[in-house]
Amino acid sequence: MRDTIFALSSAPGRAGIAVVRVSGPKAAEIYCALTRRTLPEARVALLVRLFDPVEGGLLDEGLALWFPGPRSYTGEDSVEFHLHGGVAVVAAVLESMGRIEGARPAEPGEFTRCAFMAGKIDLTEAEGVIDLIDAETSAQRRQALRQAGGALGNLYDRWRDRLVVILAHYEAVLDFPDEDLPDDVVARINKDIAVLSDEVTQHLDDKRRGERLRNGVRIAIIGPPNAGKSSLMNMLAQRDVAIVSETAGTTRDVIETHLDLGGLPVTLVDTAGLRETVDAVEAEGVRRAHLAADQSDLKVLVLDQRASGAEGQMREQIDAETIVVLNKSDLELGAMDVAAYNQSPNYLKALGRYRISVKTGVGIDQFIDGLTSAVRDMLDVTDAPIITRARHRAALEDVRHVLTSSQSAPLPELAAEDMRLAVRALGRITGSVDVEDLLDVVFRDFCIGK
Ligand SMILES: Nc1nc2c(ncn2[C@@H]2O[C@H](COP(=O)(O)OP(=O)(O)O)[C@@H](O)[C@H]2O)c(=O)[nH]1
Ligand SMILES: [Mg+2]
Repeated sequence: MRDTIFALSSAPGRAGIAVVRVSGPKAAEIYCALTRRTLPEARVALLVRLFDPVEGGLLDEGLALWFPGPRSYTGEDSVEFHLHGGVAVVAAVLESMGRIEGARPAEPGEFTRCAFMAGKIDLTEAEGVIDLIDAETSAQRRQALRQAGGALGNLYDRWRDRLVVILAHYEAVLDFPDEDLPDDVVARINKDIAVLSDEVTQHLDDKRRGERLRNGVRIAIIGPPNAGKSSLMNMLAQRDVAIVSETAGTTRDVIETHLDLGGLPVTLVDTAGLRETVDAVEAEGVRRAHLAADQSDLKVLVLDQRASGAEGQMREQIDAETIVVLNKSDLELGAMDVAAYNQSPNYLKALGRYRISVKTGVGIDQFIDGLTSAVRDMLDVTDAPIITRARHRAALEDVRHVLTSSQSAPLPELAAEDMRLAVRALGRITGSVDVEDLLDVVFRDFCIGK
């Protein structure tokens, strides 16, 4: 008999209410043993008292719900107890459940894994569930909710179904070469494959928006020492993440903080000021700053408005994904500074759209608006199903590759084999083939109780 699993499904620690879930063939027995009642009406909350099944002591009073399979989250018989959210209460109830023969604590993600095994959800939907649990911003939540609802899996299933039909036609041609099949069958098959291949290519050509939304857009704050990078970081984070000092070269390590920028997930990265230095530690900081800039999706180049045009290292950093900010606008520009600014290269004047003062707050709102819309453009949050994991991308690259090679296959048998490979690659994304080795990859990120 399958194990019956149980776990605390709400967050651990002290809380108003704790939800403990049970799933498996012994769920009904656990319900009856702990509540000393017979099974209630399905899916109706009942106020019950819970007792230890062996020692008989009162454990807690709370709500109990009975979800007979297959109409449950896991597809199996399930029970939910809503307890008082105390650490001792939860521990006592879990301990009592463990005394029932055949029941054991659940592994991380095991409830959702059961749901997958029972055919209630596919792998992309399971991934949507974990993304929903991890979502920290509204845009992440919407994307996860769509995926958990099957939008992505449905797209891949439709492609898979189309390929299976194409493959069936193709095999008919192979199996009955002498039959009177319409001459244009092969041409039509090739056209169908080309159309499908185009759709896959377009889907892949997404600038990794879904993955970026899932992981957060990385924004590196870079620039010369003392320009106010750490000050800007702290202001955006609304707390003192990085040390601010008038001593140039203070920031040596890369400092990260997560931010909700108008509903969009962002990871801000503060870096060491870029300059030539003989100090070995600072030089390592500069190396890491360059690395952080390379690995970021967006760069914010902070310059002191009084400094003359940024040349050399600074100029190299400016690309289409760079927002240039001139800071310290509260300070008077000296005559020398004005002359220097006027002589600074045009690219700098053009890009330096934001003149701000972190100190007085002048220009900050416009800058934050600009940054937010740059991030939004980058994510281009849409309602279309979108790739959210490297796993999906790798499988789709395989699909595109074998579809292309099927069209130039030297033998019809090889073309058919390519199409079969494409069907399998699509099936791998949703979990309809090659399942076993995939399961651990998908479910290991889950928490216990889900
Ligand atoms: N006057 C003025 N000083 C600023 C402004 N922003 C930062 N500073 C000062 O400039 C110095 C360097 O700032 P910091 O954030 O450590 O620069 P970083 O080296 O680029 O990280 C500190 O003394 C800050 O207080 C500003 O807008 N106006
Ligand atoms: Mg700094």
